[in-house]
Amino acid sequence: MTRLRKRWVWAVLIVVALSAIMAGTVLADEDAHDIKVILSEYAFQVEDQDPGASLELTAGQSYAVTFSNEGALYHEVMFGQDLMEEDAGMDMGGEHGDMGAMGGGHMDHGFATRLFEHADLVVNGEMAGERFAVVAEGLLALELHPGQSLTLEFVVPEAWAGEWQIGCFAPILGADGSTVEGAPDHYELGMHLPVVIN
Ligand SMILES: [Cu+2]
Repeated sequence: MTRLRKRWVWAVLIVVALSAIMAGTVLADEDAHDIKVILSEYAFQVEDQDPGASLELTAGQSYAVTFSNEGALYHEVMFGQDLMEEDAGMDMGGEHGDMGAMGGGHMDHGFATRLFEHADLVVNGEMAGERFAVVAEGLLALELHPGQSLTLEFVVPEAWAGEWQIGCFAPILGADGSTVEGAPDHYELGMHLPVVIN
């Protein structure tokens, strides 16, 4: 992950943290449809569906979608459509040495359009044995270490109808934990799944 991406993720986490202060009374919607999505190397799979089968959502319905990292590596979940240009930002670094400082030349990947850009979601999880719920405005990504789970609660507006994807853009890391220049990211290794909203 490049420094730019890291800054974004931190910005999102700070927003989530601020929202948490106001979210003390968030209650689960008992009518929400429960869906579980399992993350592993290198795939998303909707529980009780065939590998590669779409995550299907219907406008007007309320959902509680739990993402569980059952793999051995760190993974992330982004919702969106239209992949960002492979070379986006490539000319910004100036000399090659500057690009190195930006993360070994690893490209910023992700979706050009994000599903939750203007949405308020409730993120439920558990930390140090305590349940928590936070309101996340414009959620960028869920970050899940091995064994972690987070649940997103949201109502699907009509405006979301269309074909989307979930994807993981985590980089492949070398033995020393640094990003490997030119190595594919998890998305390129197949870690994405269609999301169909009707
Ligand atoms: Cu991944």
